[in-house]
Amino acid sequence: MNETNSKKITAKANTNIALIKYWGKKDESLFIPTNDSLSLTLDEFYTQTTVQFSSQLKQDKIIFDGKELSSKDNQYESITNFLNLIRKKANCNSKAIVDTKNTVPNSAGFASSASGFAALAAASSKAIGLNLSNTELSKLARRGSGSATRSIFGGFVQWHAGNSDQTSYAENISNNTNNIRIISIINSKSPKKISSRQGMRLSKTSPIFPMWIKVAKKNLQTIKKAIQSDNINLIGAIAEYNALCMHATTVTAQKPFTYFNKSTIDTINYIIHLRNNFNLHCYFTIDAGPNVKLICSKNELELIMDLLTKKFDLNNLVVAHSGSGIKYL
Ligand code: 2P0
Repeated sequence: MNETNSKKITAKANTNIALIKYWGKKDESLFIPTNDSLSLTLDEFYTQTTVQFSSQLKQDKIIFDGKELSSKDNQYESITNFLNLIRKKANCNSKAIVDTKNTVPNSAGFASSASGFAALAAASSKAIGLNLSNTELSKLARRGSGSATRSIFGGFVQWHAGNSDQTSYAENISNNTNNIRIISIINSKSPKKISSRQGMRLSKTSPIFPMWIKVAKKNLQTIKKAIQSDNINLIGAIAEYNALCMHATTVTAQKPFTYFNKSTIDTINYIIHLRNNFNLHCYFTIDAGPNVKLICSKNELELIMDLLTKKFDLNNLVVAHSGSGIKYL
C-alpha cells in the first residue's frame, strides 16, 4: 500500500453454529483448540464490515453498529490488536477506519465474534493489499476469535485443531445442507457473565475435561458419517449429546458455573417432550449462553414451528438455513 488511502473493502461473513463444539485451548495466545470442531454456517446472522487504511490517521477509528468506540472499550482493543497482526503481515503502519454492523445479538451465545472476526479478517487483509486464500484467511480469523476460523467457509465446516499457527484452520467438508434447519429459540439478549474465553479456562479444571476431548473426537467421526448420508436425525442426536458433554465440563469445573438459565432448562424439556410425545425428530444444541438452538429437518419444520409458537413468542424464533462463506460486496 503506497498511496495515502487504501482501497475501501467491504466483506460479509455469516455466523456458524457448532455441532461439535470448540471448548478449550491448548495455546491461548495463538487460539489453538484442544479438539477439532464442526459447524454449520448459518444464513440468518451475519456481520458486514468495511475497512480502509490511511496513513493520515493517528489511531484506528472503529464504528460498531453505528457508534464510534472509545479506545478504552474492550472491543476497540481486540479489533486494534487484530489490525496490528494485519499491519505486521503487510509491513504497513497505517491506521484504519473500520465500520462494522451486526445482525447477531451480541454476547448471547450466538458467537457474534465468529462472523465479526471473519468479516474483519477478509475486509482488512484485502484493504491493506494482502491477497490471501480462504485457508490463510481462516488461520488469520482464528487469531481474533476461535469460532471465526470456521465462518470463512459455508456449509458444513471442520476446524482442524492442529498444533501450530500453520496447522490450525478450517475447511468446508460438505454442502449436503439442503435438508437441515436450525431454529434459534431466543430467551435472552443480554450479555453473558462469563465469556467463552473465561469459561474454557474454568472448564479445563474439570476432572472430566480429558473425557470431553475423547468424546468430541468420537462424536466428530460419527457426525461426519451422518453428514455424508444426510441423516439429520443422527446429526441432531450427536450434536445434542456433544453440547451436553461440553456443558458437563462447566458444572463440574473446580469453580462450577453454567450458561443455562431457567428458560434454557424449560426449552430443553419442551424439545424432549416434542420428541417423546409427538414423535418429532428434533434435537437441541447450546453454546456459551442461555439460548437454545433446535436442529430438525426441513420436512418437519412446519409441524415443529406450529408447536413452538404455542409456547414461545414468534418474534423469539428464528429459522436459519445453511449459509455461504465470506463474500466481498
Ligand atoms: C463453538 N463456542 O464451537 C463454541 C461452543 C461457544 C460454545 O466458539 O476465546 O468466542 O474468542 O476463541 O470463539 C465461542 O467462543 O472464543 C465458541 P475465543 P469464541 O462455537
